[in-house]
Amino acid sequence: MHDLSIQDPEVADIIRQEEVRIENTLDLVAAENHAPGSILEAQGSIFSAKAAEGYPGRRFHAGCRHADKLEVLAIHRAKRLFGAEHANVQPHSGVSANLAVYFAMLEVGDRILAMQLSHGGHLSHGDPSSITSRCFHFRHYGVDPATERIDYDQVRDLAQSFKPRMIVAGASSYPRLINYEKMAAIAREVSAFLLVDMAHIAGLVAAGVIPSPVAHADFITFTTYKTLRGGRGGVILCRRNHAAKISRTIFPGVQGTPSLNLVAAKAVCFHLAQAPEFSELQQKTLENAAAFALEFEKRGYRIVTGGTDNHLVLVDLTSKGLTGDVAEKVLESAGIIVNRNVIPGDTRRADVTSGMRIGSPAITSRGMGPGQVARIVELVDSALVGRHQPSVLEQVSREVIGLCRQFPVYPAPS
Ligand code: DSN
Repeated sequence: MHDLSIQDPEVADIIRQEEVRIENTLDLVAAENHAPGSILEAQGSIFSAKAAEGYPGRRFHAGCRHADKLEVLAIHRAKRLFGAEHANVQPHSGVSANLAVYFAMLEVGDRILAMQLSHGGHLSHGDPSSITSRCFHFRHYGVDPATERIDYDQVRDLAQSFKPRMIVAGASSYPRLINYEKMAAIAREVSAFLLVDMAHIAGLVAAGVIPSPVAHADFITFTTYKTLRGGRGGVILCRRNHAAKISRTIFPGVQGTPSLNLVAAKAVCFHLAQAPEFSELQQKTLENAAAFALEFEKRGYRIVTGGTDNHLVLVDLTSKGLTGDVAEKVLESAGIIVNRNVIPGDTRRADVTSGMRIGSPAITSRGMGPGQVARIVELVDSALVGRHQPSVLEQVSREVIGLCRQFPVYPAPS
């Protein structure tokens, strides 16, 4: 192996700086996590260079016997972990996985009913800025303004009037459980396929700490790097009868050669996720998210839906006279990484927002618990309240670094 620091010291140095940033900041981005070193090793492995268009035993390149073994193993592990009939482990991302499901099962122009982005959905669920909305005719359901939870009556009414061919359940900033049984019943009533995009919650589902959509959905898409803690990449699960269409749409439909290094990391991720330690981690992820909601509430922040059932908390900053963009910037300057987020009914633009999204996966992976969550919220509050006082921000930064050092992401070998 060549040494990066000799061949390209500039890039090596940027990587080193990022390692230092990761160690010395608190990552509260709900869509992120700290992947174990074994995942990073698999992602950086020799498989990153292999061309392997096609599927195991049916490749368009020679030299694939190890690639085949690897992909078969990843598929087997994915099916076993989630109890699915079929798994495609080639999607490069969650968006590729969603595109493949839409294009496999629908004709261009077909109707899809999905959750509104501003109520918690995802760009690839037909947001006007996404290519998905140029290819398919989307309509969106939202949350009940009073409860801020999905209004299943509205979903049913829209499904019956709009007659979609597919219904998408799943979100990127919805802190509550989704009733898959209800969504599946609505889909059946209008003869639509049900796609569940469980990107954010796949780790919680794999660990069995929240309900699984597998028995209810025709298709499930997810990414491996959020709660699942497995590094970049996407996966599709489906019933056996849809397998051939999904395979053809991923390759050659929307992708070329799979990223086999990511397939290797997915295989490792599925292996690690079936261990009892992983279930414990996911249980703690839930407990820490609940602690975040409680601690923010104690300090007078309004929590969207009044709490959380998963790994994320959506904090309404309005009553504090703050916007999401300001909070995000102030907190980053003190070493606390969050993302601004619209809240249901938000009147502010996506680059401003009235809320911030807080996720518990990464701090839980580095070993923190409810005691540290209480301290983090105290630090967040101090930074936001004292945002115009450099001495306050300096003090918070020092305390953040102190806390991070007690819980290293990648402890130095002893
Ligand atoms: N889906 C994006 C998010 O939730 O932040 C990232 O993948």
